[in-house]
Amino acid sequence: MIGSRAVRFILTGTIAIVLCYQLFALNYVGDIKWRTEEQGQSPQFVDQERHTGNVSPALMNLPEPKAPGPRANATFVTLARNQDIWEIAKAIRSMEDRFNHKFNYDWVFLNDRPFNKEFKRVTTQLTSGKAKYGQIPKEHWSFPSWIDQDKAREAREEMSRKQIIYGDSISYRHMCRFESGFFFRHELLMDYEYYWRVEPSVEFFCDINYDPFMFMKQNNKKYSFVLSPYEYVETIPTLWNSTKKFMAEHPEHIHPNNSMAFISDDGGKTYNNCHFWSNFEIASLDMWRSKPYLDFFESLDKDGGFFYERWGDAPVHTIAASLLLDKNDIHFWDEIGYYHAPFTHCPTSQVDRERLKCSCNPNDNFDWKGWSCLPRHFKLLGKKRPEGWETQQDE
Ligand SMILES: Nc1nc2c(ncn2[C@@H]2O[C@H](COP(=O)(O)OP(=O)(O)O)[C@@H](O)[C@H]2O)c(=O)[nH]1
Ligand SMILES: *[C@@H]1O[C@H](CO)[C@@H](O)[C@H](O)[C@H]1NC(C)=O
Ligand SMILES: *[C@@H]1O[C@H](CO)[C@@H](O)[C@H](O)[C@H]1NC(C)=O
Ligand SMILES: *[C@@H]1O[C@H](CO)[C@@H](O)[C@H](O)[C@H]1NC(C)=O
Ligand SMILES: [Mg+2]
Repeated sequence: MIGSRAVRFILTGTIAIVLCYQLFALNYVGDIKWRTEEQGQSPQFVDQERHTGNVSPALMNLPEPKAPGPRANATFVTLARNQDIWEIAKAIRSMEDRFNHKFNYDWVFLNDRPFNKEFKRVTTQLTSGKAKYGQIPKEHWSFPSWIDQDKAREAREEMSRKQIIYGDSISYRHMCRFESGFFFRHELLMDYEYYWRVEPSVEFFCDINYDPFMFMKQNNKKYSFVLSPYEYVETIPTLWNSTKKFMAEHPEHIHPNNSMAFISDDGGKTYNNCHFWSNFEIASLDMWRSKPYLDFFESLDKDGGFFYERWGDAPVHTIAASLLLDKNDIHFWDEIGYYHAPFTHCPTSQVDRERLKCSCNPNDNFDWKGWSCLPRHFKLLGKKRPEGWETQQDE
């Protein structure tokens, strides 16, 4: 008995010492990273100081920019919750390894709630450019006054019964409406011309040795994508009807060289549900800030489908890019290997795969499989399919 009490005493003591040590160590790390904050400045200010010399780059582990030459006026942008921390950490790491450690573009993080210290610490450590953290204003993440709450609730209950993905979620609807109509008006994005959207859990499979933002600028591209599947029609039953109403009211906004053939197989009578998958986007912010798009968003928002149905930002962005832009302003990136569950874009050209050190399986490439809309885009622009595309059709 006495022996076992002595053992317990020693064990308890050891555990206590280890705990104290860990608490001290954690606190110490936190102190270094956030000491400026403790002196009464906002975390965002700390991040902005990183490149102005007030915090030692060695201390912050900042790499030096490796790629020479000019930079575009551009940033990465991520909408996330605090609990997304490890999924976004993985995505950032992948992007930094494949591209941004050489270019050091900024990274803007947005959230409907305040980001916590751990989220900021982990993401600041991983990004090679300035990291900025913004909270979304209430007006950009709530029900507009004209929404009938009973009708919206019934719609959610109905979609939940039908087991439509995110059908019962209010926050997902706010997210889709925010990404459709508001992210580009956030004050932190006012500083930029182009953005690259990155979501938690995505992966990049190939080196990106040149600057896609500069490519957009130099080639006058406004919108770009890598994956284009079909949308679940149950989430957008009346979106096309609302679009047709907008087209009738604003014929002046419809571009004469548009991509109607990408989104409709019958000259505009019906929507074929094709959409650019907006979890990946490199695009112009001015395009969303333009009068044609703001008129389009306002018209859709008044119709209420973000809440009476579950309109996604992907079909909304796609319909807008297809109708309001010249079709030549839309770019498809074959070179950027990308995964967002459950789809992969993987280059199949052997020359590209070697040059870019791609780590994805070309047989996983979604582009020419039955559920992909990419063939329509190629047909519309008269483009030739990349070498090796046949190997990954449906068996
Ligand atoms: N701040 C915040 N971000 C959200 C919320 N819901 C979704 N997101 C973000 O919005 C994006 C899309 O959400 P996700 O769950 O990936 O949806 P999916 O890709 O359509 O399955 C991701 O960047 C999420 O982190 C939310 O309620 N609050
Ligand atoms: C970047 O673009 C924004 C938005 O158009 C503009 O206000 C800002 O002055 C630009 N910055 C630079 C360095 O050109
Ligand atoms: C489509 O809109 C018109 C009016 O613009 C309306 O009369 C019609 O009922 C709508 N159809 C559907 C399926 O919502
Ligand atoms: C439409 O595109 C063609 C080339 O595809 C171009 O020659 C023409 O000027 C464009 N028209 C408009 C109005 O932009
Ligand atoms: Mg996602």
